[in-house]
Amino acid sequence: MQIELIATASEDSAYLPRLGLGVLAALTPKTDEVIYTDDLVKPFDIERDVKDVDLVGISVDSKTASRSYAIAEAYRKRGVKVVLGGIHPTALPDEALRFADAVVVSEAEDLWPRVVEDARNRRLQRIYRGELPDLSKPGRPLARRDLFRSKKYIPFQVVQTMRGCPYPCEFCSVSTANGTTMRFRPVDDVLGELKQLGKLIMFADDNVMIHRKYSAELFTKLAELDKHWIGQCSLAAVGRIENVKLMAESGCKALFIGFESIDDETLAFTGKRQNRPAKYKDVLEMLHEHGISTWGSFVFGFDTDDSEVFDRTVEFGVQMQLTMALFAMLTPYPGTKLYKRLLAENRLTKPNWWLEGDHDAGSPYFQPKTMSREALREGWQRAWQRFYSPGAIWKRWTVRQRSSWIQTLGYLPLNIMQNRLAKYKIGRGTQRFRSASDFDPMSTVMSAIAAEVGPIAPRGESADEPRRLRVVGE
Ligand code: B12
Ligand code: SF4
Repeated sequence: MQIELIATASEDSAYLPRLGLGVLAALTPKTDEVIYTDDLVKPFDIERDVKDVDLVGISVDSKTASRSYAIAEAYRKRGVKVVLGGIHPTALPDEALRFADAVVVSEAEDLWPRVVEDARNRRLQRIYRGELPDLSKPGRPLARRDLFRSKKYIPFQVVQTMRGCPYPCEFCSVSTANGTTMRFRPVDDVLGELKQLGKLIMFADDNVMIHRKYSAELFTKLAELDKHWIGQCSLAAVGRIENVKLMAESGCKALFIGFESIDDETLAFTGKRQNRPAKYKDVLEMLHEHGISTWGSFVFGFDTDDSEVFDRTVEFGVQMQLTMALFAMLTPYPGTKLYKRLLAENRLTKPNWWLEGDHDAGSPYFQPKTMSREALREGWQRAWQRFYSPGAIWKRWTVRQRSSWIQTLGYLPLNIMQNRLAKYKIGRGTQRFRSASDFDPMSTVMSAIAAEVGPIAPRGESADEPRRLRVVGE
């Protein structure tokens, strides 16, 4: 069979390959041909790019749901079978079934081979459901990376070591989709995979230090591989100097940290009690001293947020000299405790917001408690614009010489890119912001990085042009 795996894109997508689809490709029998299509690399043209394949699998999260459904419908109209999977169909299988022949609920390691066989034998079922896979089984097939050939990809290879999170954060989809029990891949399997990859690694884990013993073993062995890596980490874990040292020695260059809020009351309210604002400053200084750049993630719109929260948060980020920050409006993702509560309180203004074409334009999709929706939106825009104003970029930069090459080489291009994002996409709602931009900071950063760390990852020819199989109807 010819099986096309499609990564659909939204305004928030980044130039990174979709690891989940690489995993599916690895689980597909070698006798079948897999075609990988990335809607960000080359926007999928519904009129031209529908192909005459035997099966299509689309990876869907809530931000890409409407786009995925449109592409799914185009294939089905031409008689091609479509399977949807990923975090969004897992939360809302009945909705996804309206646009697909089959839906895979949950993680697909143990289900995908059955889906392929059923499609081959023309007996595809509507729903495939199963237990969460046991990741500790050694020797599971590694994601196929030969499919990820675009030169537009940021040259960090995405690797995942574990799934599941025991924390109860109200707004987060992870425990709903991946369970509350942590499931780890064997350390040796992860190291084996890392050895085959280039120098630059991005861990897709929600928290690279969620389990001290596992991480200690992994990072101690990783140090020998001389990689440079970035990842996400909880504040609880980086509060301990021994953890920071371990990460730095293993090649950590930047951490994306979910602060969410700088207020204790808000953190307690939303279930993120492990974050302690009183300790933020010490933790950040410790990271910077160890050459680890910090990218902060903040959310506005919690019930306990007041109208001052925007400026206060920006001020904090500037003072702490964060390399970058991401500000989000609280978003009720389907299946989360937050979604259920706001629905019960009759505060959702658009319960199926993910079916909208432009998510940012209409958000927030709920009635905040202490301010109007407009005030939340304006505060969010102001935060982006202030944090990425030339003055703030300058203040955050000046005393950061101890940090890594990500800081020295990447800081300015990345912040200029974010400055434009704040101005055009956040401020004016410009769509397809990335493709519309005439300045390409990413290639500037990438050339600089390549010069610093040497060859990055072996890559084949560029696959940016969509593949022209016999197009149905031609
Ligand atoms: C890495 C990551 C990113 C990377 C994405 C890199 C990339 N191109 O993949 C970056 C940083 C760019 C990113 C961005 C965003 N992300 Co993100 N991200 C993650 C993270 C941490 C890991 C995803 C991952 O790679 N998993 C590893 C692979 C192997 O697992 P998987 O993708 O889930 O695939 C498995 C199954 O889902 C299933 N499956 C997946 N696709 C398909 C398709 C078919 C056909 C089948 C059968 C099965 C199947 O099988 C796979 C194997 O089991 C998840 C959290 C998480 N734990 O999942 C959040 C997560 C997916 N992100 C989230 C969010 C909110 C965002 C942003 C909106 C953030 C923002 N404000 O900008 C953007 C949106 C991006 C977009 N798509 O538009 C939410 C999504 C919630 C939701 N309901 O949609 C998550 C769950 C985090 C959270 N805390 O809630 N993200
Ligand atoms: S926000 Fe982070 S800590 Fe909280 S449940 Fe989600 S993954 Fe876990």
